[in-house]
Amino acid sequence: MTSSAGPEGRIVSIERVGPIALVAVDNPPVNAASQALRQGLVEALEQLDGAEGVEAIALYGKGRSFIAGADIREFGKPPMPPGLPDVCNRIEACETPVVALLHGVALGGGLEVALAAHARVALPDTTVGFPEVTLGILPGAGGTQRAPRLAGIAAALELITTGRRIDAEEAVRLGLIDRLAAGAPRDAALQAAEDLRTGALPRRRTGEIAVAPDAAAIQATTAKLAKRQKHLFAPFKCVEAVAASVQPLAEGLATERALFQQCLDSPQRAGLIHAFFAERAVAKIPEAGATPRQIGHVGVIGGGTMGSGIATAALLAGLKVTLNERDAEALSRGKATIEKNLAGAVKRGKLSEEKRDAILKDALQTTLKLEDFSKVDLVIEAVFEDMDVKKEIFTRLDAIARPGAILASNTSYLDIDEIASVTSRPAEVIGLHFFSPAHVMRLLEVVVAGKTAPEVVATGFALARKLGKVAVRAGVCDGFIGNRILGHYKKVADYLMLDGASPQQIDAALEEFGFAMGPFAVLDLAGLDIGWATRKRLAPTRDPAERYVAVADRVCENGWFGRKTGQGFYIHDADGPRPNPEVARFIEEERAEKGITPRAFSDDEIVSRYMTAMIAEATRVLEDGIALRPVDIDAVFLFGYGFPRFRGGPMFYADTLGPAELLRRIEAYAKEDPHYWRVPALLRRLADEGRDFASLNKEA
Ligand code: 3H9
Repeated sequence: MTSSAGPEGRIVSIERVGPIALVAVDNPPVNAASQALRQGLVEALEQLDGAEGVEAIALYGKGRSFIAGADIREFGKPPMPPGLPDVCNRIEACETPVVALLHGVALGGGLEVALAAHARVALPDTTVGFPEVTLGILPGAGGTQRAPRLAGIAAALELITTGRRIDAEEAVRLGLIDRLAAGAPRDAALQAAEDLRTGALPRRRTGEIAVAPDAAAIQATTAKLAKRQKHLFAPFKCVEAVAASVQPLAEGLATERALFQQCLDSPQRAGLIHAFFAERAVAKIPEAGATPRQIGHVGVIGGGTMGSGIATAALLAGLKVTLNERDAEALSRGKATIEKNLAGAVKRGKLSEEKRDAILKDALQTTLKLEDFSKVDLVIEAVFEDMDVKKEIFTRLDAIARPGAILASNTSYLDIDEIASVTSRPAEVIGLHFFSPAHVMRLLEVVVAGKTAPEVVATGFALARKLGKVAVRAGVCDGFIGNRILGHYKKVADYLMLDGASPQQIDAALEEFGFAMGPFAVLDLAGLDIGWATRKRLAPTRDPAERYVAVADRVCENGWFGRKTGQGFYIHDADGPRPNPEVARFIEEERAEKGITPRAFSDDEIVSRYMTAMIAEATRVLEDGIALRPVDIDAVFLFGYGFPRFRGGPMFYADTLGPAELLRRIEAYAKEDPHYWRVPALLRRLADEGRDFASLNKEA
């Protein structure tokens, strides 16, 4: 065996077996196509192509996968040759036939390497796809040119503009893979090369295949994107690149290269790649070294929307669930919600009917008795937000649950230390704050109380991973990370409304910024009654120096709770949502009462005030140690609050403005309302030191 080593060691190695040369890539953990891997591949091909006695070459991956794509860490840095397009072109140009044997994942650049080979064979466990668009780029190593040559323009467009990952069988159906094989990757690679050599596996250069034009598919995709993803840059560039595949390969590749560079230079690329790494960075917590406890059976208390959603998430992840409610009626409502959720998963193709039936038969139990929780590994309490009720439940649970069982609360703002204090096991009490609908939303705030044990925290993170969720570590305070920040910045929307902007202008400005819905549209969707109840409860403790806007209260006093009652800030009827004229009247009356002369706000000013308020409170959350790092706040908003992913999260966005600019804005706004607009000490320090929030990620 000889090796063609990159600077990091034997990332690419060659094994000769008779007339076959096996080229293995080995770059743990995911075989990303780093500079060393690219160079190793080119050197291996230089050595083997046309070499005496070499009649076929097979490329395969060691470890879990073939190649997970380009090394994402390299984007935004100076290019390091050879580029992946050079590698792919070199593979395709080989005189000696080359086959790619795929297993695990072959994503992005990994799939492009395979498409440049003269044939492709995959093990059945293989997943392929072009996730580039989710990173704000496009397949830039020939994928936009070679995929249409193998699968046609329509299929290539769908895969490349959505980033959808497909299994090996579908890839064979589409023509991206020639056939499936069995066995260990090395052995299957050897067999594939042998078949290529003897002609049992046909050989062809993908670049030589002509592409049939498909103007209808291009038009339909563009129209769909314009409707659903108008804020995004890369999907449109993907379409342009695929459209160029009707040209000869060299021309199409040149177009692809130019469009790829445009994407690389776009701020959206930076935001989306930050989001990719944010999802992974949040797992790096002080407790990461602790051994998580095994969780096989979860008890859920409360069968409302939240409890049923949590139960659904656990069932979908293969866990056993026992659901508890106070009375038979509530229990059967909870069970019905779970059944509805599972039916939705079947409809979306996420669950087979057989699996659903098995879950309902074997994995889900319901009970009216908390005593039935004596054997569960973890209990998640999801009853309504009342400290006394929660304390009573935790006192009882503490007596019932087996030693070592973890007791969690799904509270969205109550003090976990106080809840833990009624138990004999505060080290085993934790907050697991899910977001509604809990079987869909990816965020899980893992709220660590003063005495929570490291392995209990680690268990929360392991559970999140099992549930396919993104766990973020939060400290104890009212609202933890997300709801505390939300509680602060949503006031700004009210102030803007009273001072002159209409709810629909505010919604439209923030939707234009990238939020899926503006704050008033969200209120109508979620139900105005929820916030109203909280405001009434907190009224006695409200700070009299703080501005209070009563418009939403007046809307609620009329019994208008948003979509579910047909009107709220908007009227919801068969003609679609439109502004509620009564709301305009309430606003005018409150202005008159408070002596406010309305003024015009530009959309930019609306966004500026809203985002500055969000960032200011987020900075205080950091100061207070509630979030470990700025990136944790980004993940909370990206995965739990519909923050536009292409903007990377509030703290990443904050750095695009810079601490000095944010400081200037807060000081300017504070001239009108010094009570609300206060400069966080940390922001001033960053501005003084010329640093950004990202530097705090590195420090932590
Ligand atoms: C591309 O290919 C562009 C080309 O078209 C054109 C070029 C010209 N690079 O997710 P995990 C790290 S764009 C660098 O926890 P899993 C990851 O950060 C690329 N690093 O594991 C983590 O590091 P850490 C297209 C990468 O088993 C560690 O590996 N490809 C890359 O749950 C483990 O990752 C993609 O977009 C990478 N490409 O999932 C694929 N990938 O431990 C993106 C992963 O320090 N990757 N890392 O936190 C994935 O989808 C998943 O990581 C994968 C494994 C399914 C591979």
